[in-house]
Amino acid sequence: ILGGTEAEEGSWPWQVSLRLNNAHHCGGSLINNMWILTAAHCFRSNSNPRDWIATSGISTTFPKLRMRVRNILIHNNYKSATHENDIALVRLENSVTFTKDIHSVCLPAATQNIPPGSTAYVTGWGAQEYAGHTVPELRQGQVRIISNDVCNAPHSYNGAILSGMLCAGVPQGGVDACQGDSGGPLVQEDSRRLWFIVGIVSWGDQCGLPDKPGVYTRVTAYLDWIRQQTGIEFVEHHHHHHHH
Ligand code: 4AZ
Repeated sequence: ILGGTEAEEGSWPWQVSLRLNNAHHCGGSLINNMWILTAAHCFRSNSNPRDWIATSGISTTFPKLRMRVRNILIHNNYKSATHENDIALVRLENSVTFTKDIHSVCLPAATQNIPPGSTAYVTGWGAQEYAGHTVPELRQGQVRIISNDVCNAPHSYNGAILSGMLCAGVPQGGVDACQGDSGGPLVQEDSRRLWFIVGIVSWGDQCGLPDKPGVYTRVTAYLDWIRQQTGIEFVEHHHHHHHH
């Protein structure tokens, strides 16, 4: 994260570090006690579940929890050239016992409003500058949602932002996800103070440049895919009430 601040333990309880041969490689988010949502491009070099673990807790040096990986499901139509469908799911070997500091993030409804200009947070152990090193303590950056039309302007991404993508940043640059934040969450809080994952760190032209915001996988575009892969039934809480 470029231009962010250090996170406190328990602030982002769904955030995990996905570790390849025990080195931090990507971020991810717990969406329930068995599944982590992350980016497909995290597995370009290695998709063997035996070589991966996930850890929870703000410190990657002294994690609060280590999780074994049972399976890695990469979107069939992930295209590295265009970054399309940059989404993957990690199934854990054992279900996680949630605590106040380790639990899942909400998935948004397909219809969830994500207004341009609204505040979002991106978190991770990624570099604090382009071509920098990953960091041992989790960091957070506050950004704003940018419309796909604005993000597709000629001086910005010039049409490369497809409907399954979402841009977020700050107008002059300086706050952004960066290398090593990939796969991690872009979240928003609703009026009920519930946190939703609206994006997955996917790509961008370097980090924090003006008019080159972070590009995220748009989670609302992949709810059917997530449902198909996991069998999770996501029923919105406010629709959960019994009708008498
Ligand atoms: C990367 O290389 C990467 N500024 C991740 C995020 C962004 C750029 C690059 C967004 O993993």
